[in-house]
Amino acid sequence: DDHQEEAPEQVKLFGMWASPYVLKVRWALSIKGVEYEYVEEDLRNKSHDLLEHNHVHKKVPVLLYRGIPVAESDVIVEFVDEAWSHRGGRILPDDPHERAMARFWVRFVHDKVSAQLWRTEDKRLHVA
Ligand SMILES: N[C@@H](CCC(=O)N[C@@H](CS)C(=O)NCC(=O)O)C(=O)O
Repeated sequence: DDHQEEAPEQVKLFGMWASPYVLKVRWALSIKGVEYEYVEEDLRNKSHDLLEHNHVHKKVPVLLYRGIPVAESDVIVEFVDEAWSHRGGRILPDDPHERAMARFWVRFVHDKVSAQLWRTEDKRLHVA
């Protein structure tokens, strides 16, 4: 399966400008030089497409690749690294132990830092 010569319209990202999770995915796509269509979401009035493609969490980012949605920023970043493995820079290190350490710190930032910055209550987005 050749992911190298993907037409730009095959890749779509649902995001929101202020989201650090979305930014992380945009960095990953940029490291790989992947062209994509960006769709800005209003999180107080989510699009039908977003709700359909991420009906479990209903959050951005969601990457749509060949019509198949991938959600959760960590999962998307690793997917991008693997789907375009021979293109651009490597995102995660090759060594299994180094990969584990990289994932450890990603999780640490999510759990300890982001949780304090981003909160959603009553379907409203709060920025502390
Ligand atoms: N664990 C998710 C977190 C994504 C997330 O929290 N997205 C926020 C924007 S920063 C969102 O879509 N909030 C809308 C909501 O919770 O209704 C990831 O890593 O992708």
